[in-house]
Amino acid sequence: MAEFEEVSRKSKLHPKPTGLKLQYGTAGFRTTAKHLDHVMFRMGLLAVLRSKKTRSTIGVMVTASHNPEDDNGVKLIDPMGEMVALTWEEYASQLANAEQEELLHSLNDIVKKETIDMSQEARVIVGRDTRPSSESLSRAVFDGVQCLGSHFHDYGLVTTPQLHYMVYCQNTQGSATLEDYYKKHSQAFLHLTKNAPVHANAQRRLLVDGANGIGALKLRELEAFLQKQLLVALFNDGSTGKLNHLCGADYVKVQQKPPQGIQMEVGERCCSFDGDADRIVYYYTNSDGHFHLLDGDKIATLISTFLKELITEAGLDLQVAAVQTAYANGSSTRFLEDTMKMTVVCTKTGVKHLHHAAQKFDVGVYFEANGHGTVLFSRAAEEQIHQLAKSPDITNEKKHAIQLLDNTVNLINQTVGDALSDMLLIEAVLAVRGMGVQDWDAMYTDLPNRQLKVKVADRRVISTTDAERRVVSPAGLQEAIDKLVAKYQQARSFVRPSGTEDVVRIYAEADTQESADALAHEVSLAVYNLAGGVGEEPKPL
Ligand code: G16
Repeated sequence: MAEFEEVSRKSKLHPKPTGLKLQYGTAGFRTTAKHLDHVMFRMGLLAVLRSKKTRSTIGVMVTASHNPEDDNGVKLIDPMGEMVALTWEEYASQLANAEQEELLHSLNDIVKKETIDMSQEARVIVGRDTRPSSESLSRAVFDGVQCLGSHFHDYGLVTTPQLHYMVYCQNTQGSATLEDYYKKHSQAFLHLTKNAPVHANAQRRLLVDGANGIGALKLRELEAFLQKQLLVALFNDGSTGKLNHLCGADYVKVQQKPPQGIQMEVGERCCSFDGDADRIVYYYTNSDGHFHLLDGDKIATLISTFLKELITEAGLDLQVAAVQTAYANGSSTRFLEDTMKMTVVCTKTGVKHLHHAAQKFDVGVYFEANGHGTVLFSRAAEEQIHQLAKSPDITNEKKHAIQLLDNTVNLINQTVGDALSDMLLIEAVLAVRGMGVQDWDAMYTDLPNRQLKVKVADRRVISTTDAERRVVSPAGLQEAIDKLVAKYQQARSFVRPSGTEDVVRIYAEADTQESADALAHEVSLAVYNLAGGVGEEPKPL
């Protein structure tokens, strides 16, 4: 094929370091930026094949999200704005790992297996975060797309969820602009909050930590559409600090402390985005200086409660379910199941898994504890809500509830977790319910918990089962964890290899912070000793 000759020629400009093996992980490829040029070129090729196969626009996002600034990464976005299908993740790894001389063979193999009609038109859209390496890496993606004779549109600097949304709109409405995105979400927010009570607790000012990333730039753009109905004080806007360094959602969640660079007063409502603005966590400090984190679990609880109440008030019969991962705080799961009487499903880490599980319900609220999540409404549920919202024959009380629900649906980016849209939704719920951040926090009390990382020679030696809650290999590790957990009250712990960083993650929770810290440390030692730890032995906290 003539296109393949061009691939052969151009691929020499994007050579693969011999022997380098990378895996399409939790959220695409992630590693040091200097090892990614060939991967980007090849993901440009793969996006074209996926586009030809699905006869739809496909997205390619250049980002490493929460990882340090020197890393980078890439993920593919499927036609409805969701993460690329699992089989295609395997093709992505196959193509990225093919040695230079095997590349055409590998490409041909995918074309054959998927019976792709190469004469079909393709369309790829590309976005990138603010990392210094992202611009040149996205040029490598363009090269890949072009040498298969296809077109691309470069959205330039966008958040990951914005690109997901653009893919969805391109494939459903035929066009998409950032302005459409801002208009849709801000209008829904303004409708939702227009009659909100002015409540003493519900201060309008929100302090935002932009992680020195793309979220900060895009929040500034969004603000222009909010008619001053949300007053934002933006910190870590990227003008001086380094991306994700001592700031951002991942730092705040894992360290359980405020980011550097934010000036927060007692009781002030604050939130942090991550490096590509697909995660958000909230927090405040109380009068004795104690830091309170409202993570993805608390966000899921706030949103689920709001939706359940509105659904009941509107007289609709829709099942609201929550989807979590093993990282969900035990208290949140108990609250959702016992107090809210909701179905709770646990999946493996990675929003692709949560998203699929949430699709099985009328309303699926999915959030990872790290603040990555959204709400999915089934097509039938959405239709019922829109129809009822238009109906003239309902009581005023029902009308009020259904209009709130209708605007809530419009405010949510259903393609993927979106810090900007989640932030507007949380702000709207607090305003409508007249709640302050402390009222929200008081819904349930988190069990003290700790997350740690351990470096091992090869993290693939750890395999897990039961939605990553139990270890299968190496032998003896799960037994060791079970014995350690049994020493503490209300304790739980699990370990899993990260799919975005070269580490093993450890999670522990228990009745006190001292116990959670001690358990996390002891489990890290077990991992270090039984799974080939490298470097210094983990020290107590
Ligand atoms: C990505 C995924 C998340 C996942 C996180 C950590 O987040 O999208 O679903 O929770 O990585 O994954 P792991 O523990 O496997 O490293 P982000 O915000 O970095 O794209």
